[in-house]
Amino acid sequence: LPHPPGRRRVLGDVVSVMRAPGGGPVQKMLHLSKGAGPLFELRTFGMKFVLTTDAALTAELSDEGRFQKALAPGVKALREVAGDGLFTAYTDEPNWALAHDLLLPAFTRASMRGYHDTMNAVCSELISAWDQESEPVDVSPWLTRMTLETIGRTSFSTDFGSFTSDEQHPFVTAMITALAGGQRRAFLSAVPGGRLLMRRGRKVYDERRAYVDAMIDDIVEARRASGDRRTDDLLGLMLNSRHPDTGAALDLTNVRYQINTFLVAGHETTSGALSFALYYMSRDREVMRRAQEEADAILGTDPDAVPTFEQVPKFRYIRRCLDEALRLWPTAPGFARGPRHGSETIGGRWTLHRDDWVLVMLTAVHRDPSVWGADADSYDPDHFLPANVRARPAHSYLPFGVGDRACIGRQFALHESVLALARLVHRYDLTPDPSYDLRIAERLTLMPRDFRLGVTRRTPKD
Ligand code: MNH
Repeated sequence: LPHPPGRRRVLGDVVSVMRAPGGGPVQKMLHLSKGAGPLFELRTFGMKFVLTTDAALTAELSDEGRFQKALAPGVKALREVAGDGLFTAYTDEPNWALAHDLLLPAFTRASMRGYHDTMNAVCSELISAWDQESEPVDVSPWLTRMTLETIGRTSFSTDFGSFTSDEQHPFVTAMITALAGGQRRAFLSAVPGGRLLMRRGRKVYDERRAYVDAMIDDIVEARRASGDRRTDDLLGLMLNSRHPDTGAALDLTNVRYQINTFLVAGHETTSGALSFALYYMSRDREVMRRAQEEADAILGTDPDAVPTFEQVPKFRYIRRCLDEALRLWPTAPGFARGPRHGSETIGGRWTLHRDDWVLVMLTAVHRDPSVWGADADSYDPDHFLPANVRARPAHSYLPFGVGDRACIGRQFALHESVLALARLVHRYDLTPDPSYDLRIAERLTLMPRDFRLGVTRRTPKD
């Protein structure tokens, strides 16, 4: 396979990856991949990563008949905490299909209707907090509070108290340390001398892990003790539903894995997506004017108006602003695909064998000039005008993944995000700091760092 230009000796590509500009591996690889495509490999410490930046190869890998989700090393490492939960399960593990079938009812349109008032209530708490702020707000941590509360309250009857405390709930940091710890150890175990370093991180990791486990047990216990056998939210489905064909239920170990999975998957990516959307919208006067015009047209002149369930899909322009933000910075920046049956040849020339996989680098695929043209790198919500969407090849835009293993929470994320964006632009003029250059933190997902906005109440117009 081709390889990006540059030296590579004992450490393989670690040095060139580390030296590349950007705040983390995803941004560094995006930089290195320029001109390296359509398929290339990076090697470090005996590990081989095969990546693609190419929309045509991505479309081919999206063919569910020939390919399926593979667990790249970073995802495999999460299994220590998330086990055979939905995100980290192999598709042929029995708990994947079982959990998928049992939990799907939590993501129907009827279920979204059930969550709508809670989503509005949580957003109102964010707004009450921003109303009191005279200084610019640090956007991402605030939105993370909102999205964590939303998933906690709608799906687990759990209030994290995010708006009543100055600190972020310790669950967030603990969970992220636990997840990142698993990833770090998977990496270190492959590196010379890594085991020594591993032992050092172990204590903090174990403490955080114990805290997270206890918190999860409390969530389960609280529901059990209440005697409430409802099946109209995620936790209820996990505990009380049986498969219609087999009568099978999830075991308690798997329930813990699912709660870990949903609490994290259900808030980090959405918060990042909202932050990137506000970043781009606030810097483009015309985009913001159109978004506010749409919000005013639908919500009217009462600054306290909240959207009804039926109104949310009507914010078409605001939805395009979100789609376009997820194009430039897909907050789940990639996923892996491998052959479903035996060997498969892609691009007419590269053969993938049984256990091979390709990492689809969405950050690059979403900017492939053969699809997005010369302005691939610029933010323009009109990229998502219906006629433009229809004119593009299938599978050129995949922020929620593809196939059976695509994001189960997509509608949840979209409903929550559009609702929140509409209310925020309806209520506030959002003023960026002109000297701020986008900086992106990479934890498990992508998130703007130190991105602040001035928030000034406005008077909505007729
Ligand atoms: Mn989500 C899978 C992106 C919001 C729960 N999610 C995926 C995948 C992508 C993704 C990409 C597929 C990964 C892969 O192929 O390896 N998810 C997002 C983005 C947002 C998002 C960009 C917000 C924006 N996700 C959410 C929300 C929830 C959620 C909200 C829950 C409420 N996601 C999941 C779960 C999976 C998943 C669970 C695994 C599904 C499966 O494999 O069956």
